[in-house]
Amino acid sequence: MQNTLFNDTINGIKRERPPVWFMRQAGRVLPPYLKLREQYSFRDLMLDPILTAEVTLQPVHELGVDAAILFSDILVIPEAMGMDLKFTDKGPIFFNPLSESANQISSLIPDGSKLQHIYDAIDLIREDKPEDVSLIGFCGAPFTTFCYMVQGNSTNHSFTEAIKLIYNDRKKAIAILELIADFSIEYAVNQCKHGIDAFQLFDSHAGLIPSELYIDLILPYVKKITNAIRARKTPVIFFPKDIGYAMSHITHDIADFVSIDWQMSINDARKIIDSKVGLQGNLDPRILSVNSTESIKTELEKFLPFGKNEYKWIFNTGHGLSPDNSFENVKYVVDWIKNTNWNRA
Ligand code: 1CP
Repeated sequence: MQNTLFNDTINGIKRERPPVWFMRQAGRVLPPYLKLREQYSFRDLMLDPILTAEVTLQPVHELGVDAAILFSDILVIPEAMGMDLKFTDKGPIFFNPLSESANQISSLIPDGSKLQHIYDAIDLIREDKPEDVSLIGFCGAPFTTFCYMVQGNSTNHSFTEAIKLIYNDRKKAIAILELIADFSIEYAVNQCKHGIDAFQLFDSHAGLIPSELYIDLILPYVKKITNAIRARKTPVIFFPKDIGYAMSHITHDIADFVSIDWQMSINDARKIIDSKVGLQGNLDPRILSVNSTESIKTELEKFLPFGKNEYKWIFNTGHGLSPDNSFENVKYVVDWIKNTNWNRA
């Protein structure tokens, strides 16, 4: 692993400033991405390793971020198990959601060969990326992936059918979670073998269930995946969004870093999370839609005392960028993080 700013930080080595990247940094605000999308569908971009590599590296060239995240989606895992997926204007849709029939688990057959184009993309990205930039691989955590597989769409962000299945038929829910976890391990370990620098596990919907249920039922699957990745000497960032005080249960045996959502103050997060675990986050991404950079600067300055003393910290937003964020505002943040004197002794 090279001594990039990102790699050093994630390995606990003190550097002059925090590294900066953003969740969903590629496919939302970049002018060259939006231009490519006039010609290609999202699926085209994901399936062609050359296009995937190009889109993955666009934020590096356009924004100057310290890390690139592989351009793909968490739903490639259910799709590679045989689920029929379409990305529409209203978000992703599965035409055969698992809530509809009791018998469908047996139809889920993980086929690793369907993910080969992603490993090919990683090889290309590694050839093309600047040396001082790190590459982050990712997949969805079992619970969030389960939500989409059972619900079938994201028009209802409460994922009621998915949560009901956990309460109504625990055995079936466990069988699905296990299948996702085992296939995710194969996928994540292959990403490690192809040379990613770090791995982020996205549990974007973690906050939908009571925290005790999350800790008892879900966290063991998370741990199984993160352990397999860390056994390959690849550091792991875990993003359990909206779990509030349950963040205190994300100890160093689970992840190297946790990504903090915008609901929780980074200082409170530091108080309740194991000091061995580094933090990532957590600017509210909606501030990147404002008209003047003055208010962004005010929010950024609030991170100065934290960043002066906290070396195990990666700057990011508290959730992904969205299409209504402006490119100029996002670029402003990157430049501000890079040009600020963090006064680290
Ligand atoms: O910069 C990047 O865009 C990185 C690549 C990336 C990542 C890391 C994409 C591309 N998706 C993801 C992860 C992802 N996908 C998550 C976890 C992170 C998060 O919470 O944002 C989730 C929940 C998804 C599921 C998904 N795929 C959604 C959200 C639906 C919902 O519940 O609201 C959407 C809209 C997609 C499609 C998608 N994935 C990525 C892009 C660029 C798009 C939009 C495609 C298009 O242009 O139509």
